[in-house]
Amino acid sequence: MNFMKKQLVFVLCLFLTWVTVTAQAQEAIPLKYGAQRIGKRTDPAMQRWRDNRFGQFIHFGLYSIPGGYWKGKCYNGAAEWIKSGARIPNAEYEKLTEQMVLPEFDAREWARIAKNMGVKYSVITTKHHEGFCLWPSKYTDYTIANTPFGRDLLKEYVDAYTAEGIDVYFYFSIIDWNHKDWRGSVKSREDSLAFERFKTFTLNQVSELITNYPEVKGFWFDGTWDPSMVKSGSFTYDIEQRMHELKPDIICGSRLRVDEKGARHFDSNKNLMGDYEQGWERSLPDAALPNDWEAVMTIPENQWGYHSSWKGHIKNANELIEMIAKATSLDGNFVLNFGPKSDGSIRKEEQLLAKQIGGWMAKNGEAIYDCGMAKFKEQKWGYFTANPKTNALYMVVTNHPATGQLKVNVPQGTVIDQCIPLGSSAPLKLEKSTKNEYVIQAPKAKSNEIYVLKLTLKKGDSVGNYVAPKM
Ligand code: JFZ
Repeated sequence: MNFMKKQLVFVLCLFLTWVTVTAQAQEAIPLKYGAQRIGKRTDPAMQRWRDNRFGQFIHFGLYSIPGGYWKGKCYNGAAEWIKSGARIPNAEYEKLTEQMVLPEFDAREWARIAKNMGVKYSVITTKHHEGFCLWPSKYTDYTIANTPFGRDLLKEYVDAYTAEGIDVYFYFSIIDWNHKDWRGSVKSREDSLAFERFKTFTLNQVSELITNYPEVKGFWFDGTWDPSMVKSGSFTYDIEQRMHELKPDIICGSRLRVDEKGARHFDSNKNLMGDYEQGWERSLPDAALPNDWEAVMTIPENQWGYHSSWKGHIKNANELIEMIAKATSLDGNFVLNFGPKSDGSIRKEEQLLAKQIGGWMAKNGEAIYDCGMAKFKEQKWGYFTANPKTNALYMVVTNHPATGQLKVNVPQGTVIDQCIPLGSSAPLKLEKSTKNEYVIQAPKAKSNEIYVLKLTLKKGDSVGNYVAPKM
């Protein structure tokens, strides 16, 4: 009897599991403000975003002036958060506008540094949480127009980067600590009325940016995690719609969107809202993802805006290059942040890194741009990338073997015809050891060098999983 009972309970459990699993699989939650598209975008604008692979981030605003210090005290939190960290009242913080003189600012110099680093796109903070606008917005006085500098910094940036052939993207914080109508949470009728006005203000500013800077390729939204946003229902959906009305092929990451049930990035049915997953902040995934994605990275541990004393671990060029390669090998984009100084120049440490990375990209960029995941598994020496257009396969070697031999496992039947280090014309010696393994005599690399080998497969063999969506 006892045994029978146990069996009955077991069968019942099984049945219940089956019921819940099938119910979950079948019933999508009806959503008005969920994902507007399922699956990857297949248009040329989005393919360009993918092919770019490597981008720059620029955090610049009033926070760049104190550079992490307030009244002589060092704040180790992110420098762009100093208003919050040091609890600076609005009236006092606003005075920073008087110090926005920017004697060394030259957008063309920023663009040259970016170009020489090898980035294909750049994202700039048009407005961070502090609310200060780098363009002369007609919807607020809190802008670059009302500083001693006075010029339209954003326009100079857009023009200079566009002239260098670098695509421009706008970071835009929904959180606006300076705007009287912004609310982190809506607790009263007054709050609710204010927040409605704030929504209109935000829509106006986003429209203004798209209209006045038609070169902009997309938006990088931030600051949608507050309760007011999570409960706002249609707000972020409305922004998305408005952007598409003004510029149908605009690109926007998932950090903007919140559905009516409060789900962020992915809606309540687990579908990505937006064009790519924008949740990779100072981290990279370890495996391929079903959607497009982008990682944003700081040079120090967690400083985006200028901080005059970087603490802790500062990344070196090879660490960053390895991340660029890893992102490419997993079909993702990598964006490296810069925090220009209060005089408008770019700090020496960042310039040096830009130069080092740029030197590497000039020689090896062929393994990054237009590339993505190869159909070969990751191996101890580093990362495979593949260019589906040219059918070339690349080995980005980040761990040079002490043996001087690179062992390459390939799927059965794959034939490697040739292996040449990028920047050289001499093929390396190739040995086929067993049916699925090749042994390559590695080039004599310095121990601190990341190098790339280009493999040519027997005609007809395909290199990639990375198949660009059909146009
Ligand atoms: C935000 C900002 O608060 C920060 O100042 C910086 O601009 C950064 C790029 O974006 O910070 C975030 C946003 C999202 C996460 C973490 C920090 N997140 O999703 O884990």
